Amino acid sequence: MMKLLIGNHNYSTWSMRPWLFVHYHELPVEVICMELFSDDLLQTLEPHFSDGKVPLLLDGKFEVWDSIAIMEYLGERFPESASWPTNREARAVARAVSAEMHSSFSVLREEAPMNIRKRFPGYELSKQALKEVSRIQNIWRHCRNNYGANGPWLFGDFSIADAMYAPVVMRFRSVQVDLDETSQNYCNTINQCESVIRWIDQAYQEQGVVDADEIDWPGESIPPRSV
Ligand SMILES: N[C@@H](CCC(=O)N[C@@H](CS)C(=O)NCC(=O)O)C(=O)O
Repeated sequence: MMKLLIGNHNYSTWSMRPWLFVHYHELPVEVICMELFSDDLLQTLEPHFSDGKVPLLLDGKFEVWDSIAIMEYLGERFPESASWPTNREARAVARAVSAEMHSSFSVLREEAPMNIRKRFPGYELSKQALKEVSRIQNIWRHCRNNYGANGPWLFGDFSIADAMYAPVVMRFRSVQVDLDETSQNYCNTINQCESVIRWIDQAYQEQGVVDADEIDWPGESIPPRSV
């Protein structure tokens, strides 16, 4: 069976993406979760090519080490699990917004790391981060309004693009932002997705605290299942 190595559910955004894809499509992949930056994780990753990073997919001796590449590979290995929209134009846009997630929004990522168990009342994002939040909402509106008629996801059916943006919705659990109606509805779709709920539950079963992903602001625990 293939193996997917991931980091903490509470913090590891890049792990969450391919894990969601695996869980949503009920793929036969064994998940191995290890604490980010721990010696165990570093030792486990040592013989592999991922440069000490998770997620990492092992298919026998073959390795794939990047979240989008892992999801595309799984989509090809299990063709019944649609990875991209079938319409050519929608697919191009889905790839563009997924690549944009991969390469952008660095200020938001820095100021509001994913921290599923905690929220930070009164914490204000900088102007630059809010500009990125605004761009994310533009993207969500663009996808939902132009390509989302067949279902609640960005391109109607669940695709890699939704897995890419799910951790952003987790950041908005912790840090309050004003969202337009379409974006709020999309966040509700993510928050109500059974696979996302399962990921969140697993974050609550962990104890580990990763200092690098904690922000310097008084936080409070979010009670489990209370989004
Ligand atoms: N571009 C990679 C990013 C992977 C990544 O940065 N993973 C983080 C965890 S979310 C990590 O392993 N960090 C450990 C480190 O940088 O030492 C992907 O999309 O999978």
